[in-house]
Order: sequence, then C-alpha cells, then structure tokens
Amino acid sequence: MPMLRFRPAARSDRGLVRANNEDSGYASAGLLLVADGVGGNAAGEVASASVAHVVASFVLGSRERQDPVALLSDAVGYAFAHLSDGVRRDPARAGMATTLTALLADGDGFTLAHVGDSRGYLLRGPVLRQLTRDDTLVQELIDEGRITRQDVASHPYRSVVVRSVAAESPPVVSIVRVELEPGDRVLLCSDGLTDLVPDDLIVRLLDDGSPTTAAQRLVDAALAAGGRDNVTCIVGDVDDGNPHVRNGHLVGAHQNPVNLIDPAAALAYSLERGATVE
Ligand SMILES: [Mn+2]
Repeated sequence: MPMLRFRPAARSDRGLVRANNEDSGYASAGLLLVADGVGGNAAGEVASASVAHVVASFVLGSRERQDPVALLSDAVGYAFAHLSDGVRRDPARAGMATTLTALLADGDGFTLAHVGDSRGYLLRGPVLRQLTRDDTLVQELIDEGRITRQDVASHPYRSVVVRSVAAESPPVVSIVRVELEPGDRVLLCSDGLTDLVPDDLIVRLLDDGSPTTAAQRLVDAALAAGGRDNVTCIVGDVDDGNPHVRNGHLVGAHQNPVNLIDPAAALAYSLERGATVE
C-alpha cells in the first residue's frame, strides 16, 4: 500500500475589524491544523498558538507506526496541562481557551481530532461534506429539534461554544479515523470563514486551482464579506507520498514565538517520549 500525505497550504488573516489575530494554523505533508483562540488580555493568541505548537510538536516527535488516536489524545492531554501551566505563570490569562481541528496523515491513513466550532470539510468530486460537528449551543438545539438550521443566523446565542481546549478542565475531544483517497481535497477553517461565506461559495472557491490558490481565495471571500472575525483556511490535497516530513507552514498567532507559553517544553517532551520507546 502506498503512503498518502497532503499537498498543504495555509492562509490566515486578522480580518478587517479585530485588533489581533487569535487564530493559529499549521500545514505540512503530515498534519493540517486550525485553532481559534478566545480570552481577554492577549490570551486568545496564547491559547491557540500554544495548543497548535503542542500538537505539531507531538506529531514531529512521533515514531512511525505509533497509534495515531493515542498520539492525538496524548497531545491534547498535554496541551491542557500546558495551558494550565500558562495560567499559573500569568493569572491574567485565566479563561483562555481555543478550538482545535487537526487532521493527521500517519502513512496508514488519516485521523481527525476536533473540539469547538472550527470545521473540517471534505471535497470529493463536486460534493462538499462536513467532517466535524460544531460543539455549539445552537448545534445542540438543532440536534434536540428545538430550532432549525435556518434559525441559527438570527439566534442570540449563535456564538456560544460549549467545548474547547481550556486551562480549567480536561478537554472532551472527538478523535476519529477518516477515510480519504487520492484526489480528495480537505479544508480546515475557523468560523471567520463559515460565519461569513455561504457553503455554495465555499464549494466554488475550494474546487478551483492549487491548494494555495483556494486557501487565498477563501480568505479573500471572508474579507469581501466584511472580515468581522479572524479567518484561517488550511487546504490539503490528498496525494501519494511520505507524510513524515520535518517542515511545515505556520500561520496566524502561531507565527509569533512570543505567543507560546514555553516553546521548548512540548517538543522536548515529545522527542523524549519517542526516544525512550525506540
Ligand atoms: Mn473565530
């Protein structure tokens, strides 16, 4: 069986209204990731950048043939402990949190970790399928049959996220295997895209050109629609090749090392774990 990997692209923009970019993103042949941070006092940036850094570091430090579900589960557990440590170091960060949507290619297949209201989509042929379920109050109300999808745009609590990676309690993250094949295109994005750009336009822009072109056009569409939130689009084409590479592309808050709680800790921890088992 040939290995599958991503041909990746990442774009992130502060938007036209917000003072900072609290989104973080990462894209490599083996990992696509988006994290949308919240929290006052510059802590949203710290939450998204640090959690993105932890997950990317765990993937970089992983061994081939490591169980991908356990790897992502360990990474998320460490990310929670790391945010807790970040609040202990600076109590002004209390309450910081972030979404996380991460898609791992391990050589045998693909694994998706998700919590919050960022989204993962699969474009196969002309059909766009949402791979993630929003951890939002309005999604719960839809599931209970109390409102319809048409009610969401006007709902007073439409922005309430019910799950995230935060410092206060261990996160409840969905981690599932995903079947992808060569020719598939995936999109991970923050709500700065999906709140502003309708699905039919997302399909049209995603289904055209290289991953880089598609990611840029999607971000541009969110800006053209008012850009009222930070917007991050990570696009990957599924392709034959080795996903175990060392180089990746950082975007958003993750680009600035000042947003990381402890840049050395996560990478050292994950490399150490890998080294002791070999
Ligand atoms: Mn957002």
